[in-house]
Amino acid sequence: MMNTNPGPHTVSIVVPALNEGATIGDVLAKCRKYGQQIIVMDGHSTDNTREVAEAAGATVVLDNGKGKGAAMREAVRHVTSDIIVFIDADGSHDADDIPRLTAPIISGDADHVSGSRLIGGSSELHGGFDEFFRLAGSAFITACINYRLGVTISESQNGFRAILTDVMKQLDLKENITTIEQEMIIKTIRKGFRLAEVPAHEYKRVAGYSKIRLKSVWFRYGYCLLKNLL
Ligand SMILES: Nc1nc2c(ncn2[C@@H]2O[C@H](COP(=O)(O)OP(=O)(O)O)[C@@H](O)[C@H]2O)c(=O)[nH]1
Ligand SMILES: [Mg+2]
Repeated sequence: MMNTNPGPHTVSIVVPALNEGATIGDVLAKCRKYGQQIIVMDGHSTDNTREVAEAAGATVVLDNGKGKGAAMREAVRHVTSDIIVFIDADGSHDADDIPRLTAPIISGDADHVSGSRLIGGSSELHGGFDEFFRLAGSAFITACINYRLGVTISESQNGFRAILTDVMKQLDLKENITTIEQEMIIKTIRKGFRLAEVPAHEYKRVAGYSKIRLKSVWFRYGYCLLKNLL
């Protein structure tokens, strides 16, 4: 269903978090003014993530242990607003960018808006070999999507996005891990929904470490791409 209703919208902010106790408090505090509901999807954290999230007044839901993608899909069942914003708990995204993400949806110009760190800049995507492979892999995937679907998006991997709840439900998402980001982008385009991008700077995570292990997930990225693009 296209977003033809320009009337008042509400926003649910979904924050996937796995051992992000050091940063999630600040993230949630900053999110508060941008949403009516805040849901933290806890990936069975062994630190104080859950306590900090509860103290901040968020609804905390334990994910099913299958990964960030599964957690995002599960979150939809708890959402009460017509717009969902997904934002990471590690401080990589600036909650003050949320209005920029939701604006094209509120104005009725888009159904799904992805924050782009390729046009917004990234302090995390450059430097070592791990970063090189992530940047190269992500650029390759984006090029495949652009070539196959005839679009010109700048990136396909950012976890910072806003989407109409109705559209999220219609995407029929299957991915359990972070491959859900590219799956969301591809299915939005393929199902005829309107995708937009806005610049969003990606900051370096302040504490802890990335949960993505390239060596164990690269194959799934390729498989997910082929499965959804062919
Ligand atoms: N609920 C849940 N959150 C997760 C899981 N894995 C990662 N996250 C969260 O998803 C966000 C992005 O993960 P991160 O490791 O920073 O990935 P990167 O930014 O691509 O390096 C962070 O807020 C993580 O805490 C998971 O299995 N379950
Ligand atoms: Mg991160």
